[in-house]
Amino acid sequence: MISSGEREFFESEGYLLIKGFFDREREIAPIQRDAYAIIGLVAERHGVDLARTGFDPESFDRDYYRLLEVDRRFAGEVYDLAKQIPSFLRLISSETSEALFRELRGTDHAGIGAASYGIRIDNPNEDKFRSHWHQEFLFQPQSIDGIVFWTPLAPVRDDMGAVIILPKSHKDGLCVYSKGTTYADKVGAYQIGIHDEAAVVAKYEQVAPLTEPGDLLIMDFLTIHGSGENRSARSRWSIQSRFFNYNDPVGMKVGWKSSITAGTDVEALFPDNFVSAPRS
Ligand SMILES: O=C(O)CCC(=O)C(=O)O
Ligand SMILES: [Fe+2]
Repeated sequence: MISSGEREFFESEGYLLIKGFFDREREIAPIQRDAYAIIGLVAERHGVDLARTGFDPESFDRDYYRLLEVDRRFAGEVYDLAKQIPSFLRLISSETSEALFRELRGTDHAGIGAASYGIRIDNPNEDKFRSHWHQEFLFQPQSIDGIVFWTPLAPVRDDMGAVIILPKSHKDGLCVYSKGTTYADKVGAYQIGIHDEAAVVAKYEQVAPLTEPGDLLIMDFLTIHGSGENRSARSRWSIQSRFFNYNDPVGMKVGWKSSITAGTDVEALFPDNFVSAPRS
């Protein structure tokens, strides 16, 4: 599926960009087509007039910006509905993706955790929902050898806030985290951050690969990464999914828990990886 060089790169760097992994016509365009339709239907529901000119994969999101302008909540409806597109669910559980995971992890039992997948729409200059530095395993405690699958629905240009990755950070294991310190003003899971974040991040180089629809970016569950800043005029549309390994002993020990967003108490699960916030 991938060359031995690519596999070695993934193992040493903790991430890998695979150009043209998905078929744009067969696997990506049906998702874009449904997203285009949903934008139209949400507009209709709210009586927003759109000058619809028909679906074009290059600009499937064209009319979304009108919704964003009229009412941010209408854009939020599109966000919630996009995750329910059948061709999206087919893509994240495609045989080729599962086979890639199985090959990389040497397992014949791959899983997709509850609430571990979605479609992000990172709107221009909207920083509230950006993910700050994190490792996937803390938030998705399914198996420590899990892999994030990240693929864009629209091209990611250099002003669109591509995901920033810290190569080789996976080699240093699960970080220590704290809650309610650096990110005390955030909501829920976003309050958790790497303890002494600036010092940890400064130890590594940073890369932010640009991607096209069809490209697949994979990241080790221990690789530190975060969202870039979208300063362009177009939203950054991207698909996230994650595979875990049922055979992983760490996953077995913690009980292959679902995502923090599905209610897993990660502080209770990883007491050794949390320092408590200083009392104020
Ligand atoms: O797309 C982003 O900005 C962050 C993605 C991420 O953290 C992930 O896919 O695990
Ligand atoms: Fe992540």
